[in-house]
Amino acid sequence: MLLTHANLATFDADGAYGLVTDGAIWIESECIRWVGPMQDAPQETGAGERLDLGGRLVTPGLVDCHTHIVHAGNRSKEFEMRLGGASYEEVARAGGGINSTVTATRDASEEDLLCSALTRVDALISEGVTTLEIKSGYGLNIKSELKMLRVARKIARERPVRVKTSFLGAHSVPAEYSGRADAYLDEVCLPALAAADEAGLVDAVDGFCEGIAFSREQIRRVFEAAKSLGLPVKLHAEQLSNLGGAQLAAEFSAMSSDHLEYATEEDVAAMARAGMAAVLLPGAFYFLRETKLPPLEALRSHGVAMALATDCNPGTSPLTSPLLVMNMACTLFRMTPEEALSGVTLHGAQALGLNDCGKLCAGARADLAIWDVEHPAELAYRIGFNPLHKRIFAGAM
Ligand code: DI6
Ligand code: FE
Repeated sequence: MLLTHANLATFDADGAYGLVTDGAIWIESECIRWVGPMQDAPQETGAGERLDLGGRLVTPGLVDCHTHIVHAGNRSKEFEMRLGGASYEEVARAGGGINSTVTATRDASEEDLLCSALTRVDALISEGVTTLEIKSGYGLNIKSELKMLRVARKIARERPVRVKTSFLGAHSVPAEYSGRADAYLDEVCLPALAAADEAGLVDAVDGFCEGIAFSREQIRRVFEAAKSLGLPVKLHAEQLSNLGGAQLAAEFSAMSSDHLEYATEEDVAAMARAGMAAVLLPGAFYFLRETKLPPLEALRSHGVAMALATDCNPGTSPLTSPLLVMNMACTLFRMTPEEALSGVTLHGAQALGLNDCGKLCAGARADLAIWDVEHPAELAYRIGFNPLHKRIFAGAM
């Protein structure tokens, strides 16, 4: 297939950004064979389909590298409580929060969980997402953690989208282990991780290092277990307070630290040395009405890749729009539209340890988004408007 007369927002093999006006892309089976200006297009592109894009913009397919998209129920009641003045932590300590979604998720059948997740996945796909990460963490017992991860794997069979799973057994201490976080790790979380890994359901291991969740030393135990299974790690770190999670993650050469509102320059320096990505989640920042900004200047000056994601979850970011994430990253975090685009493509892929997507260059997977706009800045600029024209997943429209 040859795509012609398109504007191309490319990231090349080295991750350098470029804008090609009147460009072409040659796709062969599942891969991009050639990308460049129309006049240089190779002659031997064969008798395949030709598609004139009439000046539309092509970007890499979007990567949503941090979601809790598999869950049951919703938390609109809690939203009302918070609007009445309760903080996220107060709601959690009063038995709401993550644990209320745990009850709903444990009670849901596998079919119902899949069905509700697919409506949200379809919203992502309709905005050009071709790769997404899905975490467990609302089961918090062996059976339900495995159920969530099976549903995540099924999504990749039900829809043309690539799914990377993260085991998040260390998301919250469930009610039956209240005050006994270490016993929960020993009796549930670590055995669940081993069982899920044995079943081929785990691509990475995540945790929530926070006052309302797990301490740095408890997360260390989870990371040691991940290491012994040969699984990469990542961490929800410094979202509500600074507990040193980002530096712990760096010690374990994590793929990313996520949230980071309370991270310091020292944390960022440790992340840079470890070659980690920062995953920024403006939806959660907005929804919690947080005012402390993540350390943008330090991330830039230390050259840490800044990925962006929806954090789609029922408690702090009931968001299924990567385009709105891009807009929020610009308006709330003062990121540039170009940084926003690389956040949901190249850097999102990097945060998942993927090297074959999130860019437009020869050899990359043919995961593309074609937009009814001329310039990439338009993607971050509009609010609540979806200009996706077509999506190509692994070379197929
Ligand atoms: N941080 C978050 O923002 C989500 N999980 C996490 O560790 C919130 C999950 C929830 O409130 O249900
Ligand atoms: Fe999260």
